[in-house]
Amino acid sequence: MLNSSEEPLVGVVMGSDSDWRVMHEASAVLTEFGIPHEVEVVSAHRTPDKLISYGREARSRGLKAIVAGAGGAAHLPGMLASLTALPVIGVPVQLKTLDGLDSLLSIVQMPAGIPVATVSINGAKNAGLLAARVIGAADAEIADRIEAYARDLEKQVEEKNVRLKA
Ligand code: RP5
Repeated sequence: MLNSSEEPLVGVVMGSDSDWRVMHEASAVLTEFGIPHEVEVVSAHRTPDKLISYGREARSRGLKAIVAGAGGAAHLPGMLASLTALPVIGVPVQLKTLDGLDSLLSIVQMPAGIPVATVSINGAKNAGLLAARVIGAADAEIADRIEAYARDLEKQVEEKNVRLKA
């Protein structure tokens, strides 16, 4: 599924459509920054052949980064990182059991040599922002938008301070 008519630069993938309740935040941030991206369910366990072809073809298809979210035995981000040279940003999705700690540990404890940049449990928004920064490293317009976003956050905090003291 493509979210834009332009060729996607970021792949937002998840182990199940049930992860979308969290992962939509990554997609929303990328849309906000005007970064074309695709959204796809790729399951390490239920669709292993698709996982392998997605990882192997991601770079040649023009993607620059992958945001991968999964819960429980969350092998998707790590397996993708083993199949592609692209940066993979992992999002531990919290399920009903174990408070998401299982997802976090499954993603963060990668063996040396195969890195996954892991964000917090349900941290899909930061994953989208991190992917935007990857794109911004080679695209000044996107980098400018990221700086403007940071300035806006700063402004919001100061406005809250003013209200607090009023
Ligand atoms: C994982 O299993 C998925 O990433 C999801 O978080 C979890 C549960 O999947 P469903 O049973 O909701 O499809 O692979």
